[in-house]
Amino acid sequence: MNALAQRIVEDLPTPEPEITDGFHLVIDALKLNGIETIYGVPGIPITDLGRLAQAAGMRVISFRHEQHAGNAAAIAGFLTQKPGICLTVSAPGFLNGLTALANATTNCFPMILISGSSEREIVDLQQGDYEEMDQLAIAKPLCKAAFRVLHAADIGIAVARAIRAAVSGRPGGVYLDLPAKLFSQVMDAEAGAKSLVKVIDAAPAQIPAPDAIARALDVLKSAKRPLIVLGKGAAYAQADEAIRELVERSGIPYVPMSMAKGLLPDTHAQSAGAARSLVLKEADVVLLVGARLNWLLSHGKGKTWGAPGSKKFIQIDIEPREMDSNVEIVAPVVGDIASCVAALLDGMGKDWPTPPAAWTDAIQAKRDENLAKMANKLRKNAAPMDFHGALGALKTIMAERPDAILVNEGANTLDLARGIIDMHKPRKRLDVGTWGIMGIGMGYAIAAAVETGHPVLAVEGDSAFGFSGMEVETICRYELPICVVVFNNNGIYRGTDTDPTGRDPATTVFVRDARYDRMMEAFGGVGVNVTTPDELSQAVNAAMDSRRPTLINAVIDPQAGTESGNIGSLNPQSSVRKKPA
Ligand code: ADP
Ligand code: TPW
Ligand code: MG
Repeated sequence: MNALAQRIVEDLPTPEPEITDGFHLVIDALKLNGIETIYGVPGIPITDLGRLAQAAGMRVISFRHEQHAGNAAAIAGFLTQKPGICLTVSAPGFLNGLTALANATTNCFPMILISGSSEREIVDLQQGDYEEMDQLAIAKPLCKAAFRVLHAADIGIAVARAIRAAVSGRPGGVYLDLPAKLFSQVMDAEAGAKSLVKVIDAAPAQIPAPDAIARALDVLKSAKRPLIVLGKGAAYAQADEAIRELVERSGIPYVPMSMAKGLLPDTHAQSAGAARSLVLKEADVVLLVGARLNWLLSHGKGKTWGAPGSKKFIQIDIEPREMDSNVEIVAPVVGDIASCVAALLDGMGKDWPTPPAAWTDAIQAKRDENLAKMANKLRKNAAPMDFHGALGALKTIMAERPDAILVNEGANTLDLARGIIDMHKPRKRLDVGTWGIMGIGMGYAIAAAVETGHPVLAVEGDSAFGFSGMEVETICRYELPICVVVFNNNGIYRGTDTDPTGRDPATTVFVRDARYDRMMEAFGGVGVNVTTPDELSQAVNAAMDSRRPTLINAVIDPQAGTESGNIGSLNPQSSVRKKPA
């Protein structure tokens, strides 16, 4: 340093002790724990939080509605095993995000909803604060854990607890309530830094008991018609190689639940996906891996599962209370899937007997028969398209682009796409999950693109798309490689219903021949209207190659669908129809 510089430095007043505040501590706590992305909607009191997070190098994706930001956070959690973060404003913003938090919890996806809130003193005396609401109380029953922070010095601990609660054991949603005053609370920067916690081993391995493994192997070995069911817990666990080895070394046929598709390629010789009805009905021993016996598996009983008492269930799950939830589990294996599958493989040894050929041959025959029946329908190149023709085109594209991520919602659009489009790699299919909820489309698509960088194909019923359609602006703003295909059949299930009184449109139909493609054009993206599978193929391939935000309005025959898609049996219908007055 030269003399002049030296004098200037000496003349400076002694610096104030460095300070930090609530805003910075939240950001530092997230970053310290490897969280780099926030999904949210800005406003009082969290506007500066988003701004400062962006300035600190985090990716902050601003949405048009909190539900979609929340869905994005939830699926980011599923894809990465780190809790996805959703950031909302008080009361209405919080409530908009809450559906996504509850959905994440229901699906066992780790996420943290961080919401600003109004001042405790005013809220608790119900004195009518700006956006007043007792958010903590409302969130509590809808998520795994809920915390509120009143002192800046507790932010580090609160974020650590939220992360642990979200990812340990059965993953789920966590709520973190941050009242407005917290953000501007200041504290000494050094003390602040020391108050932060880097979570060590956030989701500890949960090793299954050796006798549980021995019991499971005994039951499995006794099987004449064994079956493995892979659920989205197995996809989440990222134990892909071990699961493949379990399936291949045991020789047992398997069916994937929808978001477990691709864990092994759907074209795998042991996949019984195309003979699902047969194997569920006929199997004598069923090994469930990260799949619950809820409505999606007909609760493990009834017609779907054949004669009463004809099944023995083995279940691998991290949540002990899942066992016997619907039917008796004769061999519960409680632990994390990676540890459980590793222990099973250990116990199986190298010469596990292959299942009887009578069983695997019967499955093979059924599967070939069903696939052959399907093949012709998929080749139909007519206008207007039916679901099969359109999905046949998309099936080919997904086979050629196995890294692309498929997002899928709707009724017919969902059920038929799930059956027709093969998945080739793990965690590439994201859909309506445990609730069969509409509205996950654009949120999931955005997070999938942001988190993985891979192109996303969102196959959407026209109704389903409408729930999150405004987020096409978000897709354009962040220039994400997302191609949305709207299966436009003019309505919910079908586009042909009428109001018997002749006054209004029927409850299930939309504006006829709408042009959803123009919504994407409005924001600078690419819009295409297609009427044949060939045109659809061309447009999707162009979108995937260019990685430009694209929306394809795929004109589907309004008569083609069926009410409620595959789950018509759950749809109560009145047998009393009065004549219009
Ligand atoms: P699907 O809808 O595909 O049938 P579910 O959501 O019903 O799947 O079931 C997923 C199950 O996986 C849940 O019961 C959950 O507790 C369990 N699970 C999630 N992650 C793990 C893990 N790492 N290890 C063990 N079980 C897990
Ligand atoms: C949050 C009820 C299930 S499926 C569906 C609705 C409204 C839309 C089906 O029409 P779509 O598909 O998408 O055009 P298609 O191919 O059959 O024509 N609100 C929520 N979730 C659900 N599940 C519903 C309503 C529903
Ligand atoms: Mg429709």
